Amino acid sequence: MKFYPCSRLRGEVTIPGDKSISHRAVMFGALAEGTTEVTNFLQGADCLSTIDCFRRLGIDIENTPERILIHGKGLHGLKKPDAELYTGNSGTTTRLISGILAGQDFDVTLNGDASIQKRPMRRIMEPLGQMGAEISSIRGNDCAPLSIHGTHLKGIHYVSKVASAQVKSAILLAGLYADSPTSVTEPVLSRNHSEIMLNYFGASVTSTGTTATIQPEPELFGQKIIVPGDISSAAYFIAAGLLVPDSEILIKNVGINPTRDGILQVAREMGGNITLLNAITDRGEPTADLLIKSSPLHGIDIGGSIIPTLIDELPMIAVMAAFAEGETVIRDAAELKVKESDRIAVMVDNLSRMGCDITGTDDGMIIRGGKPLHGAVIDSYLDHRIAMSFAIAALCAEGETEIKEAECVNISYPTFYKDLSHLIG
Ligand code: SPQ
Repeated sequence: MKFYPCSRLRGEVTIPGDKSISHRAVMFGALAEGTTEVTNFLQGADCLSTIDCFRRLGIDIENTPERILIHGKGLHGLKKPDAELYTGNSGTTTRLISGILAGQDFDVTLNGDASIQKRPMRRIMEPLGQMGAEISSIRGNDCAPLSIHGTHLKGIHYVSKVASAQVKSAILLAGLYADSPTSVTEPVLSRNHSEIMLNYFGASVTSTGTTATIQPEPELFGQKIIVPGDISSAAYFIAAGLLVPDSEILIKNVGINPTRDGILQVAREMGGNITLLNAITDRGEPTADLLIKSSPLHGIDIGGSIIPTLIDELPMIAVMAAFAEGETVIRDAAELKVKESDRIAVMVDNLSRMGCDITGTDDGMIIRGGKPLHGAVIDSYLDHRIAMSFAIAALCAEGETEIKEAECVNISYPTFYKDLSHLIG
C-alpha cells in the first residue's frame, strides 16, 4: 500500500473498541451465568480469535455489528473442544485462555500463527505449573503449540519478573479455580482491565500496590459492557494530529485508564497540545474525547514505571521522536522484543530506511530526531502496530512510502486506513 505526504488533517474520528477489554468481555462472559451483552466490541482479527476459541469450548456467542451476546455457562460450563484451539496472532488470547484451561477437567492443545509460535510462554507455564497444571510446549521451545492438562489448582502467591497484564491475568483466571486465594505481584503495575472487569462480573479481586489477589470459586453473572475506544489505536491519530502541520483532530470516546495513558503524558512532555474533553467513567473505565492540535515536538527520556502504560504505543512514539527536535531515549522496554515482531529491531530497520538517525539498545532505542525523513519501502513484518506507525510517518516524510503487507492492521483496527483518509479529506 502506498502513502504520500499530507498538508493538514482535520475532523473527527471515533476510535473502535479497546482490544484488551473486548477480549476480556468475551472470556469473562463465557465463565458467567446468563447472558453478557457487549457493545462497541472490537471486530478485529485478534478478538474474533477469542470468540472462535470460546465457541469451540461450547459457548454460544451471537456476533452482530450492533452488539455481541455471550450466553455464558458459568465457571464450570466449558466443554472439551473437538480439535486444537487456534489463537491466531493474539498473545492475549493465548495467555489468558491458558489460565482458564489450566483449571478445567479436560486436555486441550493450543496453537497460533507463526508469530505466536515464537512468543515466550514460559512466563505463564511456570506460574500455572506451580498451581498444579501440566502445561508443556509441544516442540520443547517454551512457545506454542502448548498442551494443557487442566486439573484442581492450588492458590499461590506469584512474584512475576515482568510487568505483564497477560501473565497477571492468566494467573488470576486460574485463581478462579484454585483451592485458596491467589496473588500476583509484578515489578510495576500493568494494565488492570482484568481486575476491574472481574469485579463487575462478581469476582473478588483486591489490589494493593502492584499485588492483585483473587478469591476462588466466585459466582459470576452476565453483564452489560460498553467497550471504550482503544487508546492504543487512538495513539496513531494523536501522533498524526501533532506531527502534520496545521492539523486539528477530535478523537472521540478514548479509554484513558491510568494504566494505559502513558502516551498522553509523553506526548504532552514532548510539547504536544492535547485537551481532554467530556471525561466520564463507566464501570470503572474512564473515557474522554481528545482534541489534538499540531505542535512542535522535542526529544525526551522515557523509562521506568511509565513503560507498561505505553508499551504498545512505543513504535508510534519512536516515529514522533524521529520528527522531534533533539534526542529521545527509550529504556526499560526490553518487552518490545517479544511482541508480534521484535519491535526494537523492526523500528530501527524501518526508521533507518527513511533516513532517521536511530540506534537500538538492549532495552529500547536512542533516536536523534529533527532531520527530515524521506519515503521508503517499509516492511510491516506483519505487525499491525508497525504498519500503522509508518502510515503516520509517511504523512510527514518527503515522497512516496510503500508499506508491505499493510493489511495486517486488521488485527486491531480493520477500518484504520478508511478513518485516516477521512481526516486527510
Ligand atoms: O495480544 P497481543 O498480541 O500480545 O497484543 C499486544 C498489541 O500490541 O496489541 C502486544 F503485542 O498487546 C498486549 C500488550 O502488549 C495486550 C495486553 C493485554 O490485553 O493484556 C497486554 C500487553 O502485553 P503484556 O505481555 O505486557 O501483558
